[in-house]
Amino acid sequence: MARSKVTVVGAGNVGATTAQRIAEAGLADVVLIDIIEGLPQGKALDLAEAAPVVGHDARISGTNDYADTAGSDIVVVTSGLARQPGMSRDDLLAKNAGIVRSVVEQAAAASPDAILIIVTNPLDAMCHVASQASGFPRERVLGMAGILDSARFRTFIARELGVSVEDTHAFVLGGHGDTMVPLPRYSTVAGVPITELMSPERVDALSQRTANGGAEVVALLKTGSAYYAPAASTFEMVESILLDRKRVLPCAVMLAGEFKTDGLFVGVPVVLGRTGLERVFEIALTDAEQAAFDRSAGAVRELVEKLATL
Ligand code: NAI
Ligand code: 2OP
Repeated sequence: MARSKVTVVGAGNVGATTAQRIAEAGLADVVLIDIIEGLPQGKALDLAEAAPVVGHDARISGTNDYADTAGSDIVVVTSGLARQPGMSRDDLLAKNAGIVRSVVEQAAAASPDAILIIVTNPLDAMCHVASQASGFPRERVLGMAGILDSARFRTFIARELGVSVEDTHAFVLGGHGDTMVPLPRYSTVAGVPITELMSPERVDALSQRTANGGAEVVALLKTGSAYYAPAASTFEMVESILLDRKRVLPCAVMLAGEFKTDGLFVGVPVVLGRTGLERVFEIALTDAEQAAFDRSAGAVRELVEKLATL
């Protein structure tokens, strides 16, 4: 059986690291594409030359031509500018909207049946751009952010309680921005909600650190933003789709009435399988949680409205 094919648009930090994870897991052949000549070819060659040592047979190629991406099962979009210190995700809006529109039009034309996974920021707004540029149904346009935000929350919870990250689960919903919604009630260690394991003050502190998680890394790196955890999170989506695992993962999807929201990409738990979004996994929210979710959705709506004026 032929291996699946995944195109990764943008051979920068997130894109190249995602390509490495997919290839080294032997999950799919990978095509790296970037606007810079030589960059995707060089990184692809370097990754291919690691294959004999790592021990996998996935093919990795680099290109500047969308013809080489034809027939992809999944297209991951990481092309765009990354945040610099002092720059908000929203500052990226206009520049990245133009980049995402152009790359999605070309990638969708080459792979009309592909599932799109958008990573470029500001994430939820870029999903709208990708949805319009591709014309794909909502099942095949997904955004990566919730897994990353939840992974950060899981990391902080596990460190606080001195337990394994493996036994620590968390849900962070809403837009990928300062208004994201960590849900402590649904965040657990071995099935026990963290609200029963630490004080409300500590829960709040960890939730705030999570919402600031991207900026915390940017402030340390100074020349770019996080990419190891973002690439691992993107890989988790690719794997659940290609292996039809039906993982329940927080992803940005176009809501159609779920979580009292309509016509907007926002992060919610979804079931991911071979056809992409298989269903939104609705969970009951308290009034306060729903209000926080609505605030976050409102911030996404503002950006989408701004997009229409660009
Ligand atoms: P990077 O700067 O390392 O890589 C971006 C790549 O995109 C560069 O190689 C650049 O040449 C390429 N590019 C620019 N315009 C292009 C075009 N028209 N066609 C093809 N390639 C093009 O940036 P990094 O760190 O990989 O981040 C990429 C994006 O992902 C940023 O917007 C960043 O904010 C976002 N991001 C989103 C996360 C999320 O949770 N959704 C997490 C981490 C990053
Ligand atoms: C992050 O959360 C920059 O959105 C990116 O790390």
